[in-house]
Amino acid sequence: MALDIESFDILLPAIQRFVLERLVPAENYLEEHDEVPADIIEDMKEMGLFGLTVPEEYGGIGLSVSQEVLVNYELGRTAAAFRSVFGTNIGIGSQGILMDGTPEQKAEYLPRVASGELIMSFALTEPDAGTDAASLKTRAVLEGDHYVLNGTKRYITNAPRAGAFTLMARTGGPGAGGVSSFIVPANSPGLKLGKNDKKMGQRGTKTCDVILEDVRVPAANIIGGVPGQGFKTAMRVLDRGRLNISAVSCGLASRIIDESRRYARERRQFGKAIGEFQLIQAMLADSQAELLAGWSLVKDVAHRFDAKPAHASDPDISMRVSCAKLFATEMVGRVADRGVQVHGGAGYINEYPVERFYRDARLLRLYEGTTQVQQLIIGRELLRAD
Ligand code: COS
Repeated sequence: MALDIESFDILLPAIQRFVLERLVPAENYLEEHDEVPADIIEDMKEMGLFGLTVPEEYGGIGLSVSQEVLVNYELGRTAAAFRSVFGTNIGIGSQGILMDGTPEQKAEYLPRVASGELIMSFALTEPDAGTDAASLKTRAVLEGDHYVLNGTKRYITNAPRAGAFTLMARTGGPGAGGVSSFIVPANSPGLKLGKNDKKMGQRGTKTCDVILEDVRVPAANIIGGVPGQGFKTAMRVLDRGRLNISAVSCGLASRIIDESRRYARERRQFGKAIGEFQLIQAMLADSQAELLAGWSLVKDVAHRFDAKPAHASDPDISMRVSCAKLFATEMVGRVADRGVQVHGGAGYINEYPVERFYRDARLLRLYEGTTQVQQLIIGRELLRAD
C-alpha cells in the first residue's frame, strides 16, 4: 500500500506549508489555552489528515510506512498536540482493525475513521499494567453473544475526543495468550472517563482514565473475531506506532536545531553573535550529527517495514523499530537539552519554543514503550537462538 508518487509529491509540501503557516503560528494559543483551535481541526479533516494511513478503498489516503514517516517528520516540527488530534486515529487507535480486523469490521469503522467522523483511541495501559502489558487486569466475560467488561485503563491519549476505543481486555487465563482486543464504542453504557491528566508538557493533548463498569460489547467486536489474539494485535500496532514516534522525534529535533541556530545568529555577547563561538557551534554540530544518524535509521527501518509482507510480523523488523525508537527519542532528549543550553537563560522562559519542546520531548522516551522496553526487545532478539 502506498500513495502514488505524483500525489505524494503534492501532499508532502502541502503538509509542510500547513505546519509552517497554520500550526506554528498557533503554538502560543495552544500553550495558553491547552486546546487545539476548532478551525484547525476542521482544516485537518479537509486535508485528509485523519485518513492518512487508511487504505483508499476505505476512503483514506493509504500512505506506505516510508511515506508516513516523512509526514510525521514534518508534523514533528511543531507542537505535539496538533498531530495528537488525528495521530491516534491513523495510528494506534485504528491500526488494530486495519491489521487484524475482519472484513466487516474494516468496512464498518475505517471509512468513518478516514473522514474524521470517528476518533479512535488505543487503550492498553492500566493502573497496574504499564510496561508489563500482558498482566492487564480488565476482564471481559462472555454472557450470551456479548462480553461484559470491567476495569480501568490509564493515560489514554485522545480518550476525551474518542468515539470508540481499541481496548485490550482479558478473556482467558493469565499472560499474553489470555488477552483480546475489542472495539468499544465510547457511548457504551457503563463507560466513564476520568478527569483530564495534568501533564508536564505536550499541552493541548488530552489523556485520561477510561473506566469500564459492566460495559456490554457484542462478541462480534473482538478484533479479528478470535479471542486470545489481542496482545499480538497490540504489539503489531505498537511496532508501527513506535516507528512513527521515532520520525516525530527527528522532526522535533530539526525544529529545535533551527530555533537554536536562529538564536545563535541573533543573540550577541562579547561583541559578536554567540554562533561565532566554537563552544556554541559544538553543541549545534553534535545535535545535527545525531539528528542525521537517527533520521537515516528511521527511513531505513521504514523501507524494510514496507518490504515485508503486509501486516506480517517479523522479529527482526520489531528489533529494528525498537532501535529506531530507542535512538531517536533519546537523541531528541539530548538535542532539546542542548537547545535550551544554546538559548542560555532565555531557554528556560516559556515564550521561547525550546522551553516547551524540552518538556514535550520528555514523553517521547516514555510512551509506546519506554527506552528500557526497547532495550529489552533488542536484547532478546540479539540473544535468541539462530
Ligand atoms: N508482533 C507480533 N507478535 C508479537 C510481538 C510483535 N511485535 N511482540 C510479541 N509478540 C508475541 C510473541 O511472539 C508472543 O507470542 P507467542 O506466545 O505465540 O510466542 C506473545 O506476543 C507474547 O510476547 P512476549 O512473550 O514477548 O510478551 P512479554 O509479556 O514478555 O512482553 C514486552 C514483552 C515488555 C516487550 C511488552 O509487554 C511491551 O511491549 N510492553 C510495553 C507496552 C507499551 O508499549 N505500552 C505503551 C502503551 S501505548 S502508549
